[in-house]
Formats: sequence, C-alpha cells, structure tokens
Amino acid sequence: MKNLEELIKSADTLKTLEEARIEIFGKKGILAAEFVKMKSVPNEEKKAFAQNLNIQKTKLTELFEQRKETLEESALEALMQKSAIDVTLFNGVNESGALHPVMETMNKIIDYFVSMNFSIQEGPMVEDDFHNFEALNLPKHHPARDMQDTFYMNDGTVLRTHTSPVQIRTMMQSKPPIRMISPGTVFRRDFDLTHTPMFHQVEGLVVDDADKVSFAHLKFILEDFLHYMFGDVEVRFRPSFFPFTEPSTEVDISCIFCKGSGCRVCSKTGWLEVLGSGMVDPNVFKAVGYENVSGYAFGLGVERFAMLLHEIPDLRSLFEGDMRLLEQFR
Ligand code: 2U9
Repeated sequence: MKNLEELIKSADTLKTLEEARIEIFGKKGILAAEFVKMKSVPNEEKKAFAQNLNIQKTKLTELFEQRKETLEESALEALMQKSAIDVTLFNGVNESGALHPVMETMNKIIDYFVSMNFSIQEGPMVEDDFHNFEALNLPKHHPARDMQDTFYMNDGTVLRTHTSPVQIRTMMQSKPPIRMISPGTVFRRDFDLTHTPMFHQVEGLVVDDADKVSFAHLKFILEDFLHYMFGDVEVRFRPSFFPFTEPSTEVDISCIFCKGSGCRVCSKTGWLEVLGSGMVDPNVFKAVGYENVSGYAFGLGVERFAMLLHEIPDLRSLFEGDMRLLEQFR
C-alpha cells in the first residue's frame, strides 16, 4: 500500500490525481482487486484482512482528499495570477481633452469683448415670433424672413435663426445704456458646403443716448477686434442691407492667405467677408420702447472665424467628430 500513497502524493496536477484515483479507487482498481482476494483468504483470517483493508482505504481516501484540495487551491491561485489586473499600474498614457475649435474661437472672441467692457447675455434657443422676427423689423410676410430659412415648431415658436432675440430681451428688461454680446447656438434650414443647420454666432449691441453712439464707434471697435483676431490685416466696410440695421455694412478683411493678391479662398478678390454690422434701425428701438437713443450692432458666424484661423477648408468637417481633425487641436 505504500506505493499507493506515493501515487497520490506524486500527482502534481488535478489531471494526474484523477488518473491515480481511478487506478486506486476505481471499479477495476487496485483496492477492488484486494477485496476480491478476500475470497481466497482462510475464514479465521478474513476479519483481520478486511479490517486492515478498510483502514488502508480510509487512509488513502483522506490522503486523496488532502491532495485534491491542495492541487485545487494552487490551480485557482495560478488562474488568478494569470488574469489579475493591477488597477494601480500606470499605463503610461495621459491624454487630456481639448476644446472644440469652434468653442476655442468663441472664447477668443468673447475675451476681446469682455476686455472692452461688454457684458455677456444669453437667452432661449426656442423663441417666439416676436423676439426672433417681429421686433427685429421683420414683419410677417416680409421677404427678408426668407433670408434665414426657419425651423418652425408645431406651436408657432421657432428655433432661433440668430442670437438677436437676446438683444431684444435684454433691451426690454433693462434701460440704456447697453453694452452687450450674445454668443450662442442658432439654427437655419440650410445644408451645403458653407452652411450647416446648426451653427454659432456672436452678436454685439451698444445702445446709449443719441449723441453718445455713432458709426465711428462701431468702426473703431470692429477694426480693433479684427486686428486682435487676425493680426495685421486691412479692414474695409461695404454698404449692405439688414432689416435690423440702417445704414448697414458688411465688413471684409484683406485675405489672410494671399495677403490680398487673390487666391482660391478669397475667390481672387483679395478680400474675405467676416462680419455684418450697422446702426440699429429705429423700428427696432420702437418695438422695445426705447426713445432718443442711438445704437450699433454687429453679428458674426463663429464657424467661419474658426475655419479661417485654422485653415479648415470644409465647414462640415467641424461637426463630423473625426479624431484626425480634433486631435490637431489638443
Ligand atoms: C438687434 C439689432 C441689430 C445684428 C447683426 C449682422 C448684421 C450680420 C450675420 C453674420 C454672419 C449673420 O451668422 S451670420 O450669417 N449677421 O450680418 N447681424 S447686424 O444686428 C442686430 C441684432 C439685434 C436688436
């Protein structure tokens, strides 16, 4: 029986232990064979023979159980070692996020106007007809409403087509003087190379006594702002039309890519249109109940500024979430 103990002790895996179990305890195993031998043992020796055999069997069974437990423990230990994750390990990667280029540009624009003592105002993105159109000298059926194709809600409200309603709300809630910008998200039913249905604007409004705000102030602040944004560029004001300003001007800078000599980006004109502006139309002041005041206003599309500053050729790439673009702004 000594060699049977050895058989169990020397099993070093659960598999070899199982083989030993079958060899010793199995139906055709060594112990079974010993019990068969009992038949040929003389009667007076049978009892002692059986007792001895049962003691051996119990011993071997205990030894087997012990060995099994030990081997199971070390198998589990090995499995745990193999699949262990050390959560305290430093993985060597420390990637930080970054602002989206549109937001980074928006912040840069806001920084300028805050430094010039403009306050930041915000308002709802879902607006009523009065604040988005009517008060801005865009009466119903006025053809200028088509200039900004609108998303209409079932209840007659709209997704704001510009941030101008914020200026209307601000004027109706407070008295002049007003010196504010309204940065925010706007929506228009437009989708092509240069338009997305959602984009961002920063608009500005300055209102004070009639003798305190002039077109010269507007011209100064926008020229200064554009030099801050684009460096040493030429700035030109072109006559234009907007329903909410009179007179109105569009503002161009000399092309930052070809320095004015003419290239693809500026369509060979040497100029890039970057802003709209003008003196606030008297009808707008009438709508908010302001009298004896004068004001200037301006508006810009933030995506256009971001595209020019970062030389991004396709507006839509700003909204595709492609990491190859975004990683360049980390
Ligand atoms: C009030 C009075 C006047 C805001 C203005 C523009 C001219 C303008 C465009 C720039 C590019 C819109 O994003 S864009 O397509 N904006 O050209 N915006 S004047 O005038 C106002 C606003 C509010 C009460």
